[in-house]
Amino acid sequence: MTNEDFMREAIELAKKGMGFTSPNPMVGAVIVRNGEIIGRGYHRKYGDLHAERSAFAYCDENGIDCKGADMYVTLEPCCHHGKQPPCTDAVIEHGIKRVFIGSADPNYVVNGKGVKILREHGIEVIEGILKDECDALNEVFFHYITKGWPFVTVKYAMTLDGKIATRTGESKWITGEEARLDVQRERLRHSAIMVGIGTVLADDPLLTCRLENVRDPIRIICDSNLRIPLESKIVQTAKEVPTIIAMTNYNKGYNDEKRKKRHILEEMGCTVISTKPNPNSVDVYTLMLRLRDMDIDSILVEGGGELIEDMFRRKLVNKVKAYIAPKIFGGRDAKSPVEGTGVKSPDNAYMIENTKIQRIGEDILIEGKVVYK
Ligand code: AOF
Ligand code: ZN
Repeated sequence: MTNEDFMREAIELAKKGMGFTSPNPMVGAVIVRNGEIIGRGYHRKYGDLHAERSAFAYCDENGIDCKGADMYVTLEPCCHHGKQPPCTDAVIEHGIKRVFIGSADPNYVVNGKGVKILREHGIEVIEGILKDECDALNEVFFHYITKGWPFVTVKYAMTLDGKIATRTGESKWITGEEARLDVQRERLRHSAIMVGIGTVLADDPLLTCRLENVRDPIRIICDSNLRIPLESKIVQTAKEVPTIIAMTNYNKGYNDEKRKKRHILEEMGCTVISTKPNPNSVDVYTLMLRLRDMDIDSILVEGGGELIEDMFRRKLVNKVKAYIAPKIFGGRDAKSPVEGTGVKSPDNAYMIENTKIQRIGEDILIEGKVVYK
């Protein structure tokens, strides 16, 4: 097995923490002696043992000696006291000889200091093994820790002629099963899922994650005038699945009736937060500040078109995942994924870079990073 093979194993371990580590990174580690893996570990959930210490714990419990062995870890070992003690201490105490690292940790309390401490203790450190893969694993963490702002992915499924529903509003289904499964994984990868009230009124969605043994994302509904029906699936399940309703506080119509509805929604388990109106819809920028302060590191925006356009216009979208089904709906009134007013000139288009194209079943997935001029 090569260094890359061992690191790939560490990446696979790291992914097991998906959905549970936020706002911490996903990290995996393997301990290797004579070309054989003798210990494995990963960061299981926020606040728990870090990957390195989880691998050492396995070895310690099973009487496996790590002295002189190598460690492969997807992220630079930490060297600070947080919820957990420094991993560098554990690496040094266990007599590890060489440490192979995937990504550097941009967290200012680590940021190269982890590597420095290991080297000062005579440990050989080899950086950048499968760096791109390791970086991709934690794009959310890197964004959140360096920018202090939630990472936003816009996701939509459309036909080859750019429709997200037929002229009558029917949308089940556009893409095939495999693409829809990929969306479920995105719901796990992101801490929260966000939709506009129009989507709730049209589809009455549940917005949970349908994979097994996982957790649901926090549901965020942008609903300036509190139109969400009390009998909607979202409100009915708000005691089981965290649900945030974002409303506007002082636009016209904030009267006793709305105050009463807010109270009922809160009794039913929803967290209602109010932002200033912009001019008559939720101010997504202010909302984002509030969500950031709630430790929400990532948001998957699933529609509708008005909310998505608003997010682009406010330069809040970081990544786009467009699932394209090889079929045509037609219809001038059939909706498309990004609506609102849109840009005037092609020169003002929102640009997507580093695009990756993939076939998923019969469908095509195009994803990329949004760059704002
Ligand atoms: C590692 N291995 O498995 C993880 C690391 O509050 P704490 O102690 O959990 O520290 C969180 C920070 O530690 C986090 O922001 C990131 O910089 C690093 N996470 N480091 O060596 C791990 N999860
Ligand atoms: Zn650590």
